[in-house]
Amino acid sequence: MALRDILHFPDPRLRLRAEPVSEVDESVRSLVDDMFETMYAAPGIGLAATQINVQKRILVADVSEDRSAPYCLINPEILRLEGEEEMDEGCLSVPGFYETVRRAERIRVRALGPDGNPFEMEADGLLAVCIQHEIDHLDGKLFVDYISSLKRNRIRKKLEKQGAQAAPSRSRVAAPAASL
Ligand code: K1U
Ligand code: ZN
Repeated sequence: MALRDILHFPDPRLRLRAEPVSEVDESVRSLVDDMFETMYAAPGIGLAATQINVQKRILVADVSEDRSAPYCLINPEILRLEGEEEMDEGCLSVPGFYETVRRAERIRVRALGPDGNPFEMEADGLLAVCIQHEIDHLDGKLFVDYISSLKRNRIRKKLEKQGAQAAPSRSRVAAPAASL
């Protein structure tokens, strides 16, 4: 298993639409293991493959307090959306920001499991919100797309600034060891 790097908004790779998985083989199961490890370490309650720069339609989620209810959905399709609710959402690709988003309260989803077998499930509350948030990632959509462009641009500028500060400057990398 391996921890993967998570892309941060406004990285354009977060806007790519993921492709369906044609065969659930060992390489897909290994990717799913990496996704669970990365999600639990972050820590997060969900992760979409798009967030680790893999354009495959795979998501993982675990909204339980004791991290005992893992879900892996490959090629997820929403069959039914019911009701509406507003919830504060965060995103591992938009670290440090939380905004209220309105989504369906209950959903029915069809997907393949990591064994390659199809299944259907119903979800409500936080799990339903999380699955909708992750499917949005697979379609290149972020929770900041549901808020005003003014707020989104403020978040973008702050994260761009943090990203620029985190990256090593050219002069520091190029400096000879004696001058460090
Ligand atoms: O997709 C992601 O970026 C993960 C995201 C999922 C999500 C959170 C809230 C509402 C909808 C979807 C996160 O996990 S953000 C971190 C978070 O919410 C959390 C982390 C640790 C414990 C509890 C919550
Ligand atoms: Zn997210």
